[in-house]
Amino acid sequence: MAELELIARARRHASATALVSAAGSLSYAELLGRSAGAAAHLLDGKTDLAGARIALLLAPDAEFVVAQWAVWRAGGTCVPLSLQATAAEWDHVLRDARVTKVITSDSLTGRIRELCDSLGIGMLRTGFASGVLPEVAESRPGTLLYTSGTTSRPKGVVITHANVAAQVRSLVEAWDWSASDRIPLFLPLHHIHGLTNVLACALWSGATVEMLGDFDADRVLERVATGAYTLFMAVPTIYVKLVAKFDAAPAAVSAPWAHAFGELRLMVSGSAALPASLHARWEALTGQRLLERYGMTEIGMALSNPLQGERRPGSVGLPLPGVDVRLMDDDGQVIEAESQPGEIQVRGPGVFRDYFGREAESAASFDGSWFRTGDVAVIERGYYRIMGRRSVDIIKSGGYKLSALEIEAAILEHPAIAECAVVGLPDDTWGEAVAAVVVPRAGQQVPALPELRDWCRDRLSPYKLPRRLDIVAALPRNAMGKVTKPQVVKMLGEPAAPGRR
Ligand code: MLC
Ligand code: AMP
Repeated sequence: MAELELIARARRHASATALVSAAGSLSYAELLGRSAGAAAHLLDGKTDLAGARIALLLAPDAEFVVAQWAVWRAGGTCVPLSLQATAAEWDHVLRDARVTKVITSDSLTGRIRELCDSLGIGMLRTGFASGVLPEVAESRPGTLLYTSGTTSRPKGVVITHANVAAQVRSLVEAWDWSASDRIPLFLPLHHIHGLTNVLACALWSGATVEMLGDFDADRVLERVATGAYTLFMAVPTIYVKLVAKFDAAPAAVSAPWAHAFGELRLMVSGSAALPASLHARWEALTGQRLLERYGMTEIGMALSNPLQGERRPGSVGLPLPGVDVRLMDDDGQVIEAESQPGEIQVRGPGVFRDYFGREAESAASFDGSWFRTGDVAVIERGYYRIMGRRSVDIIKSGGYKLSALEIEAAILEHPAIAECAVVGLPDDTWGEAVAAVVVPRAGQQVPALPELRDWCRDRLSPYKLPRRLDIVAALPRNAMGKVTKPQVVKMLGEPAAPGRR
């Protein structure tokens, strides 16, 4: 029977350890066996889930992977939910994706039961049954990931099995993944950094993933110091947090960390700009020269500094294998010359299929077969360097992409607030920090920042909450009456340079 390549490859590593988590470890054979049983349980007598969207609300441990593979092997589309989302945010995803079932665990079920009941969506645990599994073509959708963009509500990015396979093949080749690799996973599993670059690449290669749960710097340092890993992948904010640990520790404590990091065969940074100063600091502390790469939910990874060769600070390197990249100027001309900024456009088998149920937006995001990323870059001495983003309404905070419009819409529900503009301000820890500038309603008192954050907690995930609040008499607007965000940033006394500093 033809089966998904990821599954077929796992059979070759049957006795190797695939996953290690608090609950113990799982070999590839066990992962295959458990996910087959869970797939049959999900099918419940049907022959194929035929792309039905099944959401996962599960902690990032082996159970998550069993459920993910089960959905795939039963012919379904996996929709991983953020564990930090509010009910309102889940509500959007469950409705937009037309989710039919949510797989969850005993400890999480209480958080989503009411919502599922109100939407008529069934909840289930990863079970076990026996039965015949369908053949699933690589061209079928396997994953639906929700990503914020220039629209207020997140959009569902439809990723086929073939897309993931192409993304993974490219990274396995570029970064030389092998069955002897061991990598810690502490990134969330509703985004591609954790899901594809760490988990899928490792399982494709027969490597071992140690699932550590949410990022905990002390735990990560403790495990790294034992020499447990060969590879390490993180967002810049995590490197900032690790540097802070080095700074706070006496030399006798940090020396084994430094030595162990120095021994890893590769450390990667991505999902947001890695400041050159942080690149230098990390190398000074550990001897490791971080490899920075650039990617996006819609395309997987596109650009990377080389494994062998110059890893240039402040740069994202060159197109990855199998990925075509071009820069396009505002007049629709492809830029060939160095040092001229243009929008990054990407083409290749890793590029997503479409935004779920959004034909017009899907069409508008492509120029023929080229996906328009909205990111602006230049080529300098042969390497791409990210300059920023076209949209002022996208904020990258700690590696999460946030929509300023979504945050504004939530804040505008506050009865004391008449107008609101949300911008990202440069921030040493988060890359960009969310700042809200508001105009009060006549005669109303806008709450202070802590109270406003608390008020927003029912509406927004904690990482979307504003970290700064300014109350003004009026927002700067252009002749059309549109708020001019660069002016807002200036009002706050910050240089306007979102994305890359
Ligand atoms: C946590 N907080 C954040 C935040 N993460 N605030 C802003 N931005 C963030 N990213 C909030 C917490 O809710 C808490 O608020 C307070 O900050 C302190 O939290 P913390 O304990 O210090 O932070 P921590 O929980 O350790 O999280 C930091 C982090 C996390 C960096 C580990 O943000 C993270 O996992 N980021 C990675 C996201 C990711 O995987 N992105 C990849 C997208 S894919 P309070 O109010 O509770 O005190 C992509 C494509 C590509 O981008 O190229 O890879
Ligand atoms: P997401 O939509 O969450 O997948 O985030 C993708 C976005 O993250 C890209 O469009 C970029 O804006 C940003 N990004 C990813 N990697 C880098 C990087 N190395 N440098 C700067 N920005 C990056």
